[in-house]
Amino acid sequence: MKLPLKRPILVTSGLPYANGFAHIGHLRTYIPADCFVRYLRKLGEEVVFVCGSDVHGTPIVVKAEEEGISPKELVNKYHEHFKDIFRRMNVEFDNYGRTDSEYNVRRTQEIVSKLIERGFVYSKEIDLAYCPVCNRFLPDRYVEGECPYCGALARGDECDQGCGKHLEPGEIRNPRCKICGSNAEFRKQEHYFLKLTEFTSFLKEYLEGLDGTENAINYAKEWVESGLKDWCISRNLEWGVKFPGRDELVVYVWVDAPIGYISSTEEWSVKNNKSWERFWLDKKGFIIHFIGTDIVYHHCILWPAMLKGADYNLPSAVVASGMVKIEDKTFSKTRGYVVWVKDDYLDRGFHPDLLRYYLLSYTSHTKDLNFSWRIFQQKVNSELVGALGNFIYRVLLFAKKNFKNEELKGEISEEVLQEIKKTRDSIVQNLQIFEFKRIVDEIMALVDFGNTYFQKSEPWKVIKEDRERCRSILRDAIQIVKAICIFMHPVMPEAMREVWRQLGERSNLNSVSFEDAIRPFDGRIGDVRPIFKKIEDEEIEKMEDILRKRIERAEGGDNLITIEEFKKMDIRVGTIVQAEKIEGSKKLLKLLIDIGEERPRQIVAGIAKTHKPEELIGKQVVVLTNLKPAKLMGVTSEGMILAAGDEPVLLTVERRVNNGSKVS
Ligand code: B3M
Ligand code: ZN
Repeated sequence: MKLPLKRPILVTSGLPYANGFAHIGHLRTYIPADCFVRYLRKLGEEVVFVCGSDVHGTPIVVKAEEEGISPKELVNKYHEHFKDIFRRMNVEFDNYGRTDSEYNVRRTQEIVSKLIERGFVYSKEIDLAYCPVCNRFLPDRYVEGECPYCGALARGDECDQGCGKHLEPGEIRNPRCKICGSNAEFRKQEHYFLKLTEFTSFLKEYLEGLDGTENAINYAKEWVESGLKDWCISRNLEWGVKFPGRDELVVYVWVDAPIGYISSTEEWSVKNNKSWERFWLDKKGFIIHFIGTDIVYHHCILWPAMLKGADYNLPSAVVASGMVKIEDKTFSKTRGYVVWVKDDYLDRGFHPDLLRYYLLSYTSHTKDLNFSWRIFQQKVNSELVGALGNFIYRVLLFAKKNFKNEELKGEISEEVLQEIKKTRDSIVQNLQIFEFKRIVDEIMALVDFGNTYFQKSEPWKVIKEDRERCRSILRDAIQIVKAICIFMHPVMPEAMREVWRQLGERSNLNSVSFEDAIRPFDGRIGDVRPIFKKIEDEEIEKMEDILRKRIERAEGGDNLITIEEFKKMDIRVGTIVQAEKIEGSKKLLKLLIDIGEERPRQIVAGIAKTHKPEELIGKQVVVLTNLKPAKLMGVTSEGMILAAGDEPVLLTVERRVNNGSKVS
C-alpha cells in the first residue's frame, strides 16, 4: 500500500474464537495490527481499529458440552478473557464486539437475505453425517474422519492435520461421531449454498488488485485457479445466527464471523457518533484485514464474494502472519507446545512490551515465528537492556548531571538530522509492505548510530576542555533519544512513554507525529532511571521447566510411576460374600468382600447397571484395599474393586486363590 493514503482506513484483526485462553500464537496477529495502527496515526492517517469475539460455530458448542456449560456461558467467560488480555498487552481496539451482538445478528441476516434475494443462494438436499447413537446430525467439529483430498485425519469443516483444505458438509470420509465415537452414516437434509462459482471472474480480477502480503494473495489466486465450489452457508445447530426464514438452521460461522468486522465498526460508530458507512459502503474506505495464514481462503475468497454480492465495500489489503512455533516445535495445545499469555507470561510479571518487541522483531511478518524462552531472554538482555536502554540511560544521565535544560535546546547537527530522516523514511517504506521486523531493525540501527556517536564524541573528556562543544554533542544525542522514542512507541508503548516522561516533553506521546522526531528537543529532563530490567537465568529456567512439564504431561510422560510407587498400592484377591442395591442409586451396589481379614470389607461399586447382586455371590475379584475410605450415597466404601472398559468387566483370577492373596 502507498503512504500517505489520506483515505479513511479501517484495520481489523481476525476475531478470536471465544472457546479457549489466549496464547502467544494469537498475539502474532494482534500485536502487529496494533503496531501498524499506531504507526499510521503517527503519520497523520485517519484509522479505526476493530475486532471482537467469534462466539459461534461448532468449536464453541463442542467445548461448551465438554465443560458442561451453555455456549453462552462459555463465550461470556472467554470474551472477557480476551478483552482483559488485549488491555494488558496494550492492543487498543476502537471497538471490541462479539458476533452474537444484536448489531451482528441484524447485519448478518440483512446480508444473507440480500444474497438470497439477488439469487446468489440456492438450497438443495445433501448427505450429512448423522450419528445413529446420538440421534443427531453432526455438523463441522462434531464429526471426524479422513480428508477426501489427502487422506489425513480431518475435523468436520477442515483438514487441519493435512492439506488444510476447507471441507464441505458430507465430504469427509469414514465419518465418526466426535461425541460418542460411533461410526456415523450419511442422511439427507436440505441446506443453503452460496454460488461461489459465480464469482470466479470477479475474484480473479479482485485478487489482481488486492494489496497485502504475498502469502495471502498467491494462496487465494491458486485456489481460484484450481476451481471454486459453492459453499454451504447453513448448519443445523441451535447456537448461531438464525438462517433467514429457517429457524431450525443457523448461518455457517464463516458467514457471520467476518460480518463481525462490519458490525463492530457499526457499534463503534454508534458509541462515538461517527459513520461506519465511510468504510463499508463508500468505496473510498480502505479496509485492511490482519489474519493468520490458516484463514486466507475465508478472507480472500468467501468474504469478498459475499461483500460483492451484497454490494458492500471490499477489503483493500489482507495481511497474513506466519504461524508460531514453540521451542522450534509446531504449536500444539494438545501436545503441550503452547505458551499462555496470562498464566505463563503476564501473571508471571513479564512486561507486555518485551513480548511485543519479541513478536515484532523476531522475523518477517509472513514467516513462521519461533518462541523460545532462552531467545526471549537474550533479546531482552542484549538488545533492550544492553543497547537501547543503555544508550538512553547514559545520555540522559550525563545531560542531567552536566547541563541545565535550557542549555540543551538549539539546532541539531546535519549529520544527526539526516540519520533520523533516513530512519523515518525506511520505517514508512517497510510499513507499506507490512515488514515490522525491518522497522524495528532500522530503529535499532539508529540506536547503534547513537551509541557510536556518543562513544566516539567522548563528551566526558570534551566537557573538561570545551563546554560548548560538549553541549552540542549532548543536544544531538538527546535528539536521537527523542527520535528513537517516537519511532519505537508503536512497538513498546509503555516503555517509550516512560522515556518520554524522562525527557520531560510536555505533549502526549500518543498524539506526537513522526515529524516531531526532527523538531529540536524541548523538554525538561526528569528523574533518569533504567528503562529495562535484565531477565535472570532462574526466571527463564522456571518458565522452561513449566513448558517441559506441560509437554511431558501431554505426551503422557508424567503418568509414569516408579516401582516403589506401585508397591504402595495394596491389591488383593477377595470373594464377594454379600451384594445388595443401594437405596436411590441406579448405578451402585454395596458389597461385602472377604479379603482374608477378621471381617469382610464393605465396598461400594458402580456395577449395578451391568451386574445382578445375586450373580456376584462367591465370585473372586481384585480389590485395591488401601484406598482412602469414601462415602457414596451415604454408604462408606473401604476400597475399590478393579474392572476394565466402559461396560465395566470385573477383573478376576484365572483360578481360585486364598482370600487376601496379594497382587504384585
Ligand atoms: N474465529 C479464528 C481463526 O480461525 C476465527 C477467525 C474469524 S475472523 C472473521 O483464526
Ligand atoms: Zn454419537
